[in-house]
Amino acid sequence: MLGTLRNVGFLTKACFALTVFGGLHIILMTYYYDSDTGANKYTKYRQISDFVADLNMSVAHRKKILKLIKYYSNGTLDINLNDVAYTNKHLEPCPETSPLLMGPMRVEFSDPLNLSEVREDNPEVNTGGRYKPSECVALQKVAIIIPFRNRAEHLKYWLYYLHPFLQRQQLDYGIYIIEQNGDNTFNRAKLLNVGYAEAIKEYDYDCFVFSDVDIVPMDDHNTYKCFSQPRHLSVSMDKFGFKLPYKNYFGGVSALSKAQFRKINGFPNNYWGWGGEDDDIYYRMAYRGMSISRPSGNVGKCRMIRHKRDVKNEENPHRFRSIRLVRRMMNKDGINSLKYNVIKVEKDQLYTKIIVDIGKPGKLF
Ligand code: UDH
Ligand code: MN
Repeated sequence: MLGTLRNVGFLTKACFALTVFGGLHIILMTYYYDSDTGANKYTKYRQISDFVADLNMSVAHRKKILKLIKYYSNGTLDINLNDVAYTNKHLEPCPETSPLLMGPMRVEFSDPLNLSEVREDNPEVNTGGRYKPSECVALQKVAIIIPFRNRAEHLKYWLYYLHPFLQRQQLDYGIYIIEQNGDNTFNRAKLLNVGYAEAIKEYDYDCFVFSDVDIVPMDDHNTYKCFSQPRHLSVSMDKFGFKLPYKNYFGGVSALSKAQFRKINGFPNNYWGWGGEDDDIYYRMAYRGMSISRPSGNVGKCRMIRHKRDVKNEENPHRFRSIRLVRRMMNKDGINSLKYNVIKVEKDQLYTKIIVDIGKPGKLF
């Protein structure tokens, strides 16, 4: 542990070691003393997090110390290494613009990918696809929500490019893959609602990025965070000749804060099949007095993996009628009327996958 302190004098090192091990000693003593007096587990837990919060050292080192404490408490102290190791009184808020950004990047979808390599390439990403910077306190807590079914190849590329990208943006983030169970017609917007509802159960997210699984941004200055107005992020896609297809386009990748999402009652649940739900969302925002915020066309460049139309995601023929009814429907249909059943939750290092039954058109359950 002291190996990293090469440039510090011997005396400082000795003092440092003494503080750490002295502290450890006190905690362990308190623990064994408390176990006799019956002090509750929570008090002990607080003592430990306060101690760790005072240590001005890296997260990796904090984790080592916590492991030791856990070991010597014979496993009776249920310390969440990740949560406690990240508690740091000395951390400043991250800067408005991350110093780690690299600018334009090359994005290709030719080489086959192996997920175990992606896991190894991102050692700081924790179970469930969770990350937060260890060098500063992230400005936003962002849940990234991806509607999904039968696109494993696309997901690999997305994870390969996006994990390093999001870490460079110094975000406190989690990745949620919301997979529609069964083979009824696909419903993108309803899956996004499920993602919102499930993510807020897990952590105090304040921003939600909704992304298609096949879209990869080409410049990390395009920050996957929320702004004072709903943000459209995929503004210049290769498939549209690096232009917006139309002025009010809100499809692909977008970001809404918790307040913005709640203000529009979330997204519609009744768009089955391809198309229209993104325009519905646009009208919900417009009717609530909001406008779209966007990065410049240059920063907002992104690529979509070429693909055919999926089976069971045919064009939704009712979409034009539904879009005309947004003003009337948006209060009735949305996050306040959302019904679904979670079938299974899968925690990978790189993502949380939630497999969900969302019913079928006309008949929910
Ligand atoms: N999605 C799935 N599985 C599906 C359908 C959709 O995961 O079976 C998700 C996925 O995240 C996808 C998103 O929903 O990125 C949007 O669906 P899409 O990619 O099919 O939408 P896009 O606008 O479709 O790209 C264009 C239709 C095919 C064009 C024909 C080729 N010229
Ligand atoms: Mn697509």
